[in-house]
Amino acid sequence: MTTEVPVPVTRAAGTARWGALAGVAAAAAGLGVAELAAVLIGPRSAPVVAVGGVVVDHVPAGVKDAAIAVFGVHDKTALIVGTVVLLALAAAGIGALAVRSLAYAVGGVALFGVIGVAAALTREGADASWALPSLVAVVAALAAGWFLLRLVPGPTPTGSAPARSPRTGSATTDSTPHDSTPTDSTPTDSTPTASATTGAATARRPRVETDPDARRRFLKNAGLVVAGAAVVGYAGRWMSTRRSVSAVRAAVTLPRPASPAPALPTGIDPPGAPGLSAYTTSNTNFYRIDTALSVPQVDPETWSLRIHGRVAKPITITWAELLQRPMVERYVTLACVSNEVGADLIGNARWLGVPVKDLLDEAQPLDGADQVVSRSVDGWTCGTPTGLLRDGRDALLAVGMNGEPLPIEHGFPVRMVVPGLYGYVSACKWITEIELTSFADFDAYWVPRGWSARGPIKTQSRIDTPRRNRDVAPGPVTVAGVAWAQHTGVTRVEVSVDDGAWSDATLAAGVSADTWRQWTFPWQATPGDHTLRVRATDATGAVQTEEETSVAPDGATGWHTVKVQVTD
Ligand SMILES: Nc1nc2c(c(=O)[nH]1)N[C@H]1C(S)=C(S)[C@@H](COP(=O)(O)O)O[C@H]1N2
Ligand SMILES: [Mo]
Repeated sequence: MTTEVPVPVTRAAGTARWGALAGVAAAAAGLGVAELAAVLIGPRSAPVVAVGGVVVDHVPAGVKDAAIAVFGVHDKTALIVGTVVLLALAAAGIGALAVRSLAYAVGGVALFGVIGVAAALTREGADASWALPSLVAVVAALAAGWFLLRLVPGPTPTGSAPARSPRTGSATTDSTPHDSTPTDSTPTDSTPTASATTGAATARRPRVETDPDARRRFLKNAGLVVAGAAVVGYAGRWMSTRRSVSAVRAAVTLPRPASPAPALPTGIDPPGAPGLSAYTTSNTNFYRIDTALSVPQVDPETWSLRIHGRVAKPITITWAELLQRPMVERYVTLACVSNEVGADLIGNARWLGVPVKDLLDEAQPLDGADQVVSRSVDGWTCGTPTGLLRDGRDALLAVGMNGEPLPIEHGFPVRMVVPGLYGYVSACKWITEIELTSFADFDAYWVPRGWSARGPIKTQSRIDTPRRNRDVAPGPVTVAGVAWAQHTGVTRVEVSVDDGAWSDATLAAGVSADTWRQWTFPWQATPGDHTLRVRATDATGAVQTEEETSVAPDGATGWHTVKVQVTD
């Protein structure tokens, strides 16, 4: 075998890593520039967010059932990071191939461009302009890729006249007979072909060495591309934040309620139970669950709500018109169907809004329209029984939360809140549409994903303090927590210690059947391991079931049990 034959092969093997680096840098350039373009079009048009959104909506039901049913904040970060890592790996692969032929680069970038454009264009509310960030990304990635691939350090065949580099020293010396791999090739790089060439060349040692200056030039430029992409990307993100509706929200003045919430009775938030949930959950502590990878930014001035479908009189209402209507203010405890026994996907807030019933009465639902489908600007839907929305409960189109305009991540400017129903069948955030239909005719977002079409909240109780596996000092301890049975009301909470008889806990003052009740239970803690258990009884006399069921398809049941160690 002559040195001439293996050189091109060795070149590909040795330069693949540089190509991979060029690929990753080019992908970074594309994503960075796309973020900037997304400032103009809207953050949901950015390729990573658009593709991530498609993934969220199409993950097979079983996968999400097994993890958490309803998308939380952590799932989102994981999804975005996962998407970026996969893209980086693909870009590295494409770059490694592109050192052989630019066609791979063009093909790879085009493929990802098509995926980005297709994802963006199929998102709810998208128009043709949503293709722009992905198209701009294609151009930037191709330009950066072409630029860097031309700088990929080429090999210098050094078999007959070794060019010794003082900087790489031993790398070019013929130190051992078996040191026959190209110097800038790691063991994983040596393909069977590469080993064959080097193995056969022991006598003549066709060494390949990259020019250190070329290497430095490449790394410097690749570094510049990545740094530039990061700067541009962050600038884009920052500008998108500046274009958020937070300033608009800050300028909103909410009307006074025609029917204010009841004043909180004394005895709410009982003293002496640190760790007990406050009766009112602050906006910052309120749990957040939704499928939105980028929080929808809805300007109230352009917002409107359309009530249509099977109604005698379709209605469209603007923000100004909504604010002119008589407002009601109520405490309502919102809960997520994915809340495990003892978990904290539940919160209680004071909501200000317009009764949904009044709007429905005006629209006049037709016979058989037993489902109200609420639709968010991002296309998410939930289905609520029409009858429940008109049965007199305080179902609200809410604009205020704890005395403030709705926080953006909690649905600004308008969301629905319905006492007694899990959020996934009632609490549509960023709502823009209400369609009267039937349960037979339409499945809302979570229904085809394995969740029940009807979602009344199940009676539950939770021990907030002492916490699981906490050390407790012997002596008097206040066991405390919350219990809920929305729209029915909790009338009794009982505690059992070490599987003993049930004893009544003390219920804190109640505000309405639509909110949780706090409870306390005095306990004389004795040294050793102990089990605390709680159960609630609702106003109909039904005792919370002991049977443990999982969150899917319609909410978890079972008694919350906490084990504690009492030690001196
Ligand atoms: N637009 C939209 N609204 C939504 C959701 C969503 O994914 N998108 N999730 C629902 C679910 S599952 C719950 S539990 C509540 C949570 O409301 P919060 O985030 O204000 O606590 O919002 C509901 N409203
Ligand atoms: Mo939820």
